[in-house]
Amino acid sequence: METSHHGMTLSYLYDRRLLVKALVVGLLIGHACAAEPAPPTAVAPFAADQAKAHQAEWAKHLATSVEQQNSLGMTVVLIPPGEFMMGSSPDQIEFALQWLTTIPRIAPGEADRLRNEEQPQHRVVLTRPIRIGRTEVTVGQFRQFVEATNYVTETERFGGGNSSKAGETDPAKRTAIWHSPGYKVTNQSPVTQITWNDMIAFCNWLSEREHRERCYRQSDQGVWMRVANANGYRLPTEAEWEFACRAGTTTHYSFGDEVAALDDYAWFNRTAEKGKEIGARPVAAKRPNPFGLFDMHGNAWERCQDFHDSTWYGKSPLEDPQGPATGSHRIVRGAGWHYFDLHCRSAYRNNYSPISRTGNTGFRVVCGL
Ligand SMILES: [Ca+2]
Repeated sequence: METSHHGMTLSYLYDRRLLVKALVVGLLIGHACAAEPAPPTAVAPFAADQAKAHQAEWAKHLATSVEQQNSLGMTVVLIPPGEFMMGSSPDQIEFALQWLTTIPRIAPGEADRLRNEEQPQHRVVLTRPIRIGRTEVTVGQFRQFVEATNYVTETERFGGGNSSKAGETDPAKRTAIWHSPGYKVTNQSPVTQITWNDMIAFCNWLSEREHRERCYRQSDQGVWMRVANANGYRLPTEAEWEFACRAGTTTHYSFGDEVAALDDYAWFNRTAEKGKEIGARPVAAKRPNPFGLFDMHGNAWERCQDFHDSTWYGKSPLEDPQGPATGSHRIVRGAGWHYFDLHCRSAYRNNYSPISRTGNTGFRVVCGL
């Protein structure tokens, strides 16, 4: 924009003060109209202080703050656009296979899972800034949803938790629901014992509450479909989750490769099954990752948007991958409180049926800026 004194009357120009004022205003307008170049995207690897610098630069560029509180009192954290290598390198897979031999209870097919799921390691570009929950969604936050809507979870309608049946008949499972998952919880515990659809219902409710666009609509067959580019609440894509978890690191965990240090960052079987107390713990009690996110490793598994396909990494697109178009199971990440250190790795993938619900599976939301 050009602002000059050409259009002004001469009488104005006789007044020096007005002339100075006009020039200052012109400079200010010119400054505001010049497109501020976007900060660099966060291309991994980057160090912890650089992760924070990327967040701060993008917050400044977008005239917002890195952390914001939403209407539920949930803190959502800005994650900058970026690039990273998703999955594990061949050396990391070899290391994990050796590691697996030290674990006493090895699930059948676990070695194949490590070999197949995390390879090939591939570059991913995330083109947009997002916000992601600083913690897993809590019992207290889910309680606000239930109280506002009288929502009855699928778990309750299906006959109870710790199950993947739509018609669970075991009476012992009937009481395993979101506020009594089978261990002691507080409002700060991650909500568990809910299905994928229950999480989607929560996300759509929260979007409406905050006058954001809903991220999911139901198809004619009653299946929840993602609405592209809606700025409301949703589950993270698997790629968004891993980028947010790694926060610039290329190591097993977001703090490095030292397995013993996981005790400081995660509730998993070594830290969460001590003594008589079992179960997920109140969120944000351990150390955060470089982006300021808590419990990305451990506590509750975190459901993602994507369907599961063990060959997906060989065909995933470079930019903003959304996962396979169809599938029977959906991805979960980060491992739950009774899993092993191996499962808490940033690259580890697991998948559950959308209707399964357990006391160690929860979620974390993403929303637009
Ligand atoms: Ca978690």
